[in-house]
Amino acid sequence: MTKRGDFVWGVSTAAYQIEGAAADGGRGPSIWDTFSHEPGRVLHGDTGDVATDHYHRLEEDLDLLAALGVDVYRFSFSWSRVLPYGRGEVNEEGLRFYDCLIDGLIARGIQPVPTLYHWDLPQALQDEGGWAARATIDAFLEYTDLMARRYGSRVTMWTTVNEPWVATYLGNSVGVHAPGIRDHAVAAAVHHNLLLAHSAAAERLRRLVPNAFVGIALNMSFIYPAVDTPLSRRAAQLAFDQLVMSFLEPLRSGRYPESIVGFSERWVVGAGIVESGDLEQIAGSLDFLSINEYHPRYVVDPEDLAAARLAGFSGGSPSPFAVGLPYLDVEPYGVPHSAGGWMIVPRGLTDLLVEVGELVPGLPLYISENGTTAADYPDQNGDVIDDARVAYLDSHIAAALDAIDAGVNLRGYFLWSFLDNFEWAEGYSQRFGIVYVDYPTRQRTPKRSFGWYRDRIARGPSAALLTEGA
Ligand code: IFM
Repeated sequence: MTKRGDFVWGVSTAAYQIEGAAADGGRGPSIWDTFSHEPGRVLHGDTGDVATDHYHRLEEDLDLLAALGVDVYRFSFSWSRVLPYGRGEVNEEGLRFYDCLIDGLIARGIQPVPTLYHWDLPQALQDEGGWAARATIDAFLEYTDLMARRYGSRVTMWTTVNEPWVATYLGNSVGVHAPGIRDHAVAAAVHHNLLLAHSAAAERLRRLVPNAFVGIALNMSFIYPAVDTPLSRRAAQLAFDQLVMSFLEPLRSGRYPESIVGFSERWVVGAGIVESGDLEQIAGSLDFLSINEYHPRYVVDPEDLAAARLAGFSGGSPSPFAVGLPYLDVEPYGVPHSAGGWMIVPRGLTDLLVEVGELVPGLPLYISENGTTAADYPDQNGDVIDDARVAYLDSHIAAALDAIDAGVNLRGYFLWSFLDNFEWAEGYSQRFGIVYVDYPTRQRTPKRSFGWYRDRIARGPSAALLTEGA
């Protein structure tokens, strides 16, 4: 069992959401540059062209991280900043930016925890078929190799891919994220190829990086059956299989869940996609598992919808993500919501961690993202009093620590997010940061939650565990 003292505290960000400098320093375009510039794709036509301008404000942001007192900082590399065309020509200026970031963190006593892929595929690779093409895996390996050789002596803990479910289905099936494709067959290939890319990169990192500690970050929710019937329990399992096990099962056992493969031809990750040897390569490729959690879900079988309504649940229209699977998402009446409309149910985090802990016994787990939007604005004194965020963080950190008490091997908590940032299709309308960013000036103002988190970190002992398990 993990002692509370063996726990690292951090914050998370991602390159396209904060860096800006989209056309500076030799960076090439990614699919998010293309997508965000297409009319109607992103709320208010927002783009990541400037974002928080982190690229030009690195020292200021490093000093803020130091003032926060985090042990670890999770960020992502922009692939097209270092390889503008995805492969081939290397952009030394881009590599130098990440040298400054990594060295600046280490100089301040903060461990860098990079993610290789947080959704910003170089556009040049999308033009050749994107993640649906296996050749993109070779390009990812070339990129991984470059980063491992450059930073491997300074970076131990690596995340390969962030939220492959979102990249696959929001990007290629529902089309509300880049590259904006709506094709289930493409999504099935992307699903499998992202797992293959993860496992190939993990193998390469272990070869090149001393004490490499490699994982993937999956977005997850605990899924409750809204009513306790066999049909709705099955619906909850199907929804969990679709969201979590369709990635976690191959990673832990080298199989796709039976419930998903072949349930609907639109969800087949099988014929024509999986090649001999793939699943063996994917299995067992994790040193740790990172979990991005914001809220749980409640589902019912369509047959149970009337019973769920009587039991105090609202909603129940088919989710665009269900594609053929028989479940409906509902919500308990009266459940609190964030400013962005997500349910606030801290117990969902404990239940999820316990469930995942049982699925991958002994594997170190990290919460790589957890946080909330709030209606943040500076008051007449210029202060941002985000008490709703403080309450969310307090209850969710307590819920995470409850899971440790229940025996879960949880090693760390990364808050999403350090800075307000570009929230993908929602543009700048959703603020997740504990540092307020005034977008016209890019001026930073730590919110009340920043001071609260700094004190919370200072209160608990924390030790760097990052090389353990390697
Ligand atoms: O902003 C995103 C992040 O990029 C991935 N996980 C969820 C966050 C909030 O939606």
